[in-house]
Amino acid sequence: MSLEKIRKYEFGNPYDTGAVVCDVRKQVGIPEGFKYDMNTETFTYTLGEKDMVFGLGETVRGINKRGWIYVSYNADDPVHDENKTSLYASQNFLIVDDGSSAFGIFVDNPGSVTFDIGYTDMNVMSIHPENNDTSFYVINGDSPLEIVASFRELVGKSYVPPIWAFGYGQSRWGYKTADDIRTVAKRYKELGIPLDMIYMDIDYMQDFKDFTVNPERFPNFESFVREMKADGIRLIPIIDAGVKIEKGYDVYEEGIKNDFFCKKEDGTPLVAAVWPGKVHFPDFLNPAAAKWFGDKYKVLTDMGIEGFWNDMNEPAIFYTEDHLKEVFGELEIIKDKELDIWGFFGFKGLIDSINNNPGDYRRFFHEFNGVKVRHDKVHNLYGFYMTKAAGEAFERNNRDRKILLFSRSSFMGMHRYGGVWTGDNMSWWSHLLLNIKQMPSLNMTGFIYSGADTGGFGGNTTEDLMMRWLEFSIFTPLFRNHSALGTRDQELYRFERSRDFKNIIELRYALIPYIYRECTKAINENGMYFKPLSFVYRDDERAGETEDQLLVGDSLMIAPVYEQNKTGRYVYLPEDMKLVRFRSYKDFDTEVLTKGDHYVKAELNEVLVFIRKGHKLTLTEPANCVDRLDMDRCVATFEF
Ligand code: MIG
Repeated sequence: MSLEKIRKYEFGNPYDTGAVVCDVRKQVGIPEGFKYDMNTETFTYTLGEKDMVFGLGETVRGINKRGWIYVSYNADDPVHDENKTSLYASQNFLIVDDGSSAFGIFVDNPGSVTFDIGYTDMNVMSIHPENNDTSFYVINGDSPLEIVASFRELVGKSYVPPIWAFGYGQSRWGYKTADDIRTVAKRYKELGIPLDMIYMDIDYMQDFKDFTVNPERFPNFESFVREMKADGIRLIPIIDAGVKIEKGYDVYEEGIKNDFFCKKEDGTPLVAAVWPGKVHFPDFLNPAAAKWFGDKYKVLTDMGIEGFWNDMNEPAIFYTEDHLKEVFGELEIIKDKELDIWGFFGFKGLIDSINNNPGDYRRFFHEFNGVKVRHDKVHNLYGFYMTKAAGEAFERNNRDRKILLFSRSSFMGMHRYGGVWTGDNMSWWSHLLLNIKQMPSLNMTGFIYSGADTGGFGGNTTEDLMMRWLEFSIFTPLFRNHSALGTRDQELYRFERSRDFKNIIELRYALIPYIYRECTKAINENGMYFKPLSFVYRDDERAGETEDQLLVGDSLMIAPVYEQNKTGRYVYLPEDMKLVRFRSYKDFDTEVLTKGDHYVKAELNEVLVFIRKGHKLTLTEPANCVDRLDMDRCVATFEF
């Protein structure tokens, strides 16, 4: 059993977060290899010159996390630039690897944890939980992949999505009516571009109320769901964390009646504002409240819905009633004063502090494992427990079919209930590269069903960015084109080169048997679908430094083009491989390349796939949706 290689250390009174599913015997003392400073409550580890540090799931920067500071504290922040320390997720698992020996650590603490990985001192990794009630695991093993397998045994088997969820999905914040959605389906059909899912963003709801459908804009919703499905398309609605405060709205009324909302110190429910206006937050950490909220998804599954995305569950807060009052109070004081320049910036800072204010996370409480816990101490569990509530409800209520489920916010443990998308990226070339780098880190931590908003969410995409991004995203298990309200339209039929887009999406469908098989393997064997090169080519220093190429399953390496105005790129081959340059699933050329560096041409419409030695790739005939694919058919075989 690989659990034998795991040691557990406890500090203070750790919460049972639900991340871990196995019992590991406790050790006394300090985690091996670490020093612990009682005064600063910080663990430190001296990094060797060759040490690379992998992990932390969804974060900014490289696959090798060395050289930056990361704070696990789930944040609703739509600007994922290099300067950020927190995104929507906290996966506190790391591997330190010098190429020949490695070990892993998992910090099971649901509050803020700071990982300074050679930021303050290039040779020191320090870990500081804000509240040091921590279970600290050290995982030994002969290689990163072995350590990953042990860690994943510790945290339990990853979520298995339905097979159709490997199809292509179109989304956009702004589809308002059934006809808007019909148009998307129709335009895709006209061009013969496969499509499995159309996502429904917040506008399908009545006044942004969870588990409602606006009856004017979506008359006969149930038959609309059926109509779409007859065309091979499933509708995937969004669910937000906040419940609108509105007399007569059943979810609100039931939540109040049963005391299911998060409360303040004084016992009254917290009043925050998000899209619905004023909301209460369900206390997903309270099992009774979680069961109640989870069962609500049935309103939609009863109408034929088979998939959901959970949003705003960090939770994102536009403002709280209390903080807003404080701000107005302070404005009252400075209103008639002559502001000096620092006073002016103080005033501006006050306004900027209104949304996602950290102080607001200290204003409300959960009923967690039978005790009252202030939110900030268990902050990172909120999105996890929302998604767990839904996942457990599907196991109770939807036994006849698998439900697609993924979330924006996450923590270790959530990988058992759903996947993740990486939130509000931008239509930037640098975010295509970030997407490439995030995938293996997410896979390490068991988030196999994951992907980014292809084409970019914020800002305006361009046709070539969309094309290049698709050429990478056809390999990501979650494959969705999504964009923000007010940005340039980016459905594939909005562009000129629709033939090329069709070819790329068809190639995805031809690859689905391979992708599905390799993802299933990663899930069942506690492995990784996307791997950094260095996890396989262990003693190859160049492989360790190559972060813009990935291994996909056991047989393939990819090297996406992620820069504008390029018709090729340099590729590093850690061994001889066979290159397949796809223009479509049936139009390609192949070439054997030797270990080492190569400049490889890739025109805008060409996808580069490298077959590893001793491996094979077979393609099936694409279809307009996954249900119509013949998974056993083989229209092309590539072998090396
Ligand atoms: O405040 O529902 O990340 O995918 O389109 C923005 C609207 C709320 C954030 C999600 C995004 C979604 C958007 N939501």
